Amino acid sequence: MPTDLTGRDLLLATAAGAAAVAGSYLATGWSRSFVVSPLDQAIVNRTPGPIVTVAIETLGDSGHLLHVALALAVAAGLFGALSLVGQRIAVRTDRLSAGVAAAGVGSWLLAVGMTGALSPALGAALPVAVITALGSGGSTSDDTQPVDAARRRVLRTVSGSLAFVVAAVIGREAFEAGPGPGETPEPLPDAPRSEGVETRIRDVESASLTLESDDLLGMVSPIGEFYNVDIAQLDPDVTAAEWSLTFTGEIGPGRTVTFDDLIDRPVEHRAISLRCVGERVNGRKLDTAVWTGTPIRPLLESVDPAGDCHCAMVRGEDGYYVQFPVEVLAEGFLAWGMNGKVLPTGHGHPVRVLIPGHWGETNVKWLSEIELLNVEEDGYWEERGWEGTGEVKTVAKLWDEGITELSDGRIELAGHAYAGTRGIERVDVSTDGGGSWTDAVLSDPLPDGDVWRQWRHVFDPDGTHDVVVRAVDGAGTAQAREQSDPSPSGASGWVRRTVGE
Ligand SMILES: Nc1nc2c(c(=O)[nH]1)N[C@H]1C(S)=C(S)[C@@H](COP(=O)(O)O)O[C@H]1N2
Ligand SMILES: [Mo]
Repeated sequence: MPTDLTGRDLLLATAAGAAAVAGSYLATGWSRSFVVSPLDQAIVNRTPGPIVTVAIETLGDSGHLLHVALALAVAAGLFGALSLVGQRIAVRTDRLSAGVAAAGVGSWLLAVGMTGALSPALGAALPVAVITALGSGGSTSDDTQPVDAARRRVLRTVSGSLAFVVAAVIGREAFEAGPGPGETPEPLPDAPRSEGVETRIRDVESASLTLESDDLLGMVSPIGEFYNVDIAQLDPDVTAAEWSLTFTGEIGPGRTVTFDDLIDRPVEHRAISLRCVGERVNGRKLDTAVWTGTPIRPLLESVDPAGDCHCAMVRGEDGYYVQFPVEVLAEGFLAWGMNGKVLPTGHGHPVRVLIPGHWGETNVKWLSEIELLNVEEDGYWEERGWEGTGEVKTVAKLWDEGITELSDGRIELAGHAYAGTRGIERVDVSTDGGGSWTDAVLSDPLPDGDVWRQWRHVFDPDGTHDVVVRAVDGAGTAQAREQSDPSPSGASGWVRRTVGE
């Protein structure tokens, strides 16, 4: 009786593991019942802060590929191990059915334990049972079986599993083809809840400078180009009907607000910029949209009329949490619309928080709970070493598409500048490495209190130029010259680019 693991056993186990993951994916898609989802969540939650920081700084959004790949491998490993146990039991007891049952039931229990979903767990368990059966069928009577026949059977089973993996993935993708909820922007609920939004968007857009550059963003970032930062790979899937916001903490009985309650409140359309503390100084995690929603202050006043609590822990449906002072939250906005459409899944459907002038991480998406407290606690990112709940730093950007050679040989430099609620008063441009400075032309200021401005400067090049840009905020304070990394409290320094020739 074989006691050592053979390459064949492992091959079969790997095939079973891969097929279990594929079968689960076929049954559930990228949802909470997919066996990879809880593992991914666990990996994200347990990854040490410095590693998350490095991944964000160096890999940006593709950093997600790392933890998803790891979660996939762990899931395949777990189910593969159960198949292996099944194979062993089949050999030891000389009963194939005992081994197959152990592998299948074990896998089902594991999948249920991980996801809490009973029938979708069959998606993972059935492939393990079938592959364990096909692959080890007959191996209980080793001596009567020619080795070649056993090898052929394993190879057939493994190639069959591979085919299943490919078919399951393609099948599920085909099934999901076509827009999921929130992927295609839907129009906002009817007037009065959407009244004036189109005019508002046109007004904000029309503040954009007329540029020679074809590609530079205007004052409003289109939904598809708006940056995205999520702690988890899977966006929560919450419908407006299911959604509610609960106020908890040191406020007595608490209070729950439904989506209908919320959109019955006074509606505003505000142009608001968001910037992530994790971006490089000339990075791309700065965007602006016209958001539709309602101010938070009256809700806070209704749950804590005496203003007893000073700290607000704000939580999202994805397990995200961040804490900052209640006075800061009170200035905030609860948005259910973005650029005239229903808030898309990736930006927090159905309701997100928008906090004027503070770093992106305070703008909780998929909002679920506001806990009012009197003790300071760290949020998700603060536990990982960031200090990103405060006010944004001042920045002027000069992206590639902001540098345009005009037909007369001159060069147009253009970009966006943002200083949160301090506003932008001026953008200085130097074409000689900071020796001399010229005022850039600015887009007209908007009435909105937390929005970027565009800047433009055209010059006649003479060889290569060391271009430097710096913004000056509404209080007259210039963007800090000293360079610092994004971590822990946001990148600083002036943006420098070599232009010309
Ligand atoms: N629930 C939840 N809210 C969240 C996050 C998240 O991962 N989960 N990321 C935060 C960060 S770090 C930023 S910069 C902004 C990004 O918002 P966006 O993806 O809509 O651009 O959302 C914030 N709100
Ligand atoms: Mo962020």
